[in-house]
Amino acid sequence: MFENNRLCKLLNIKYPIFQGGMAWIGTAELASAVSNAGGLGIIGAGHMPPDLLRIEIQKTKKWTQKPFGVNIMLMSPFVKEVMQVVLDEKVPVITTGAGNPGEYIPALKEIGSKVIPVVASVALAKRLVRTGVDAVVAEGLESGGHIGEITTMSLVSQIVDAVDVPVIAAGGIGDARGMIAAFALGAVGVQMGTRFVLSTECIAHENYKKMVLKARDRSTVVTGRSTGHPVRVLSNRLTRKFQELEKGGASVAELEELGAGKLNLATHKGDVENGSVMIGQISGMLTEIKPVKQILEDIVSQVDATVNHVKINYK
Ligand code: TUI
Repeated sequence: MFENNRLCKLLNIKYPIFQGGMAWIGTAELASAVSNAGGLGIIGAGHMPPDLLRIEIQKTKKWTQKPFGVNIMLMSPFVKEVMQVVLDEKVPVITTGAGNPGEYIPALKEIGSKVIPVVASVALAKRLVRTGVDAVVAEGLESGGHIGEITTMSLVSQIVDAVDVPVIAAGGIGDARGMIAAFALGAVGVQMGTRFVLSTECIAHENYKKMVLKARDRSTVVTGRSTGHPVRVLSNRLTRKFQELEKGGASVAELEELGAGKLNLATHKGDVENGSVMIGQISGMLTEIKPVKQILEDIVSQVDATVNHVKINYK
């Protein structure tokens, strides 16, 4: 179905669908399942120490023969060491987030990795395309976790107009309708995180998945705007405490201290009231946990059926 798709050809994958590289839950289990099912599975390095990332990469290589990626979180204290690990391991695709990866691009290109930064602005997309990146993920503020300031609808079209590399749309996409909308905006593929949290293979604690299943359209909030690092999470006891501190004019150091270690508390220990439940706005639409293969096949078959029968209500 996607034989001529630019992204599928660039990466040698069956479906132009990336699994967002989520910290703590974008593990070898999830990444290998997505790659085996025809998408691009991505390990989320987050704040992971380099030795643990190496183990995760080696497990993924054992569990899939297909291309996979690693997402490098540029605010990680281990960013330099983690870059060295992906160079040593010759990871086929590198995505980056939460910063400008410019200085690392030549070394990654040198070993033949495809480099696909996640960007939240036209300016950064243009700057990175000049350094030779292979594609960009345009991520709107509907996404979970660390976000920018522009919606997917506004960002994707503007980045498509500004660059000549393939653009992958991210943020607020969770089904065939979202994927068709991304194509309509000029994207050649999509990246989804939230949809894959609700997969059988995702190792997130069952309390995390249950809370995501219960989410509605307005269940997420953005904390950390005052620190310069806004993060979209489900509203809970932690976010209320954070908002109180922010209102009271707390220092960046105090706010950062409250946030430290809170993602793992939710994803692994299942404390979804005092932990950070990062998730996108599309969680309100999702009602089922499904195997990764079924998630991918349901979406692509519905895209095919809808596009071929022109079920868009434009009249
Ligand atoms: O990176 C993400 N999303 C993330 S990373 C993450 S890990 C984390 N753990 C604990 C606390 C906070 C985060 C969770 N979610 N998405 C990609 C993304 N990058 N979204 C927005 C950006 C971005 C924002 C500003 C990229 C560049 C940028 O500015 C760089 C510049 O120099 O212009």
